[in-house]
Amino acid sequence: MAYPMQLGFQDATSPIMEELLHFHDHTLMIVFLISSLVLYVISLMLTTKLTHTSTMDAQEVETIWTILPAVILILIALPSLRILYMMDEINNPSLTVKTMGHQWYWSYEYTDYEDLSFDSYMIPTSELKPGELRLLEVDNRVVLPMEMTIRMLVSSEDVLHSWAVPSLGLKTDAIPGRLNQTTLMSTRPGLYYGQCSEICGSNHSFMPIVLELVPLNYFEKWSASML
Ligand SMILES: [Cu+2]
Repeated sequence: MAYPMQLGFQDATSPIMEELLHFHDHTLMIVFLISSLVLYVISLMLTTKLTHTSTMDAQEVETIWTILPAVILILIALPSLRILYMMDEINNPSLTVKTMGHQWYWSYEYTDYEDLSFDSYMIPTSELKPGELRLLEVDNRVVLPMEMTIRMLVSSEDVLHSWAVPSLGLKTDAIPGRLNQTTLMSTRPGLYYGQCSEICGSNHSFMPIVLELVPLNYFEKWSASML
């Protein structure tokens, strides 16, 4: 999860989020280079005496400053498209979980099991135990096996919501009457926090998402205890 005074993203938990972090750093590097060049040129313009005011055209430099930005844009667009298509890929998922957004909580259904579904409400601040996180803790966590491809189906019962977990690089709109799909894969066990990311009403800030990624045998024990 995020920590106080954090700069940048949360640590990556999935391969997709690692790709996104690399892409972010790559793009930011280009932004820094362009900004430095522009600052340098501005400082030159302000400090240099322009002695060649009769110069009417400069074909060579115009060719360069037209083509160079186009090349830079391609260098950003290609890796961006690569990640976009990677995120769309459904890699033969071993488990499917459906989540529905409600005003204001999430409900989860493990559709591979006959009767495994629950609602996930935020724990109010007054009922928090020491060490628990305010506005992030829920009564029923989503327990999932780690290192396995999981298909998330996301929809909504009432208004627009958005199911988001930053450290997994996930953000999927929950739209009434429409079933959206994403895949999720965690490379390590742990607790991953997210929040609804669509302004959905007065309690929008109070419908957090908590994923508990555990080894497969723990997941099996949990699912057996839930049935
Ligand atoms: Cu919402």
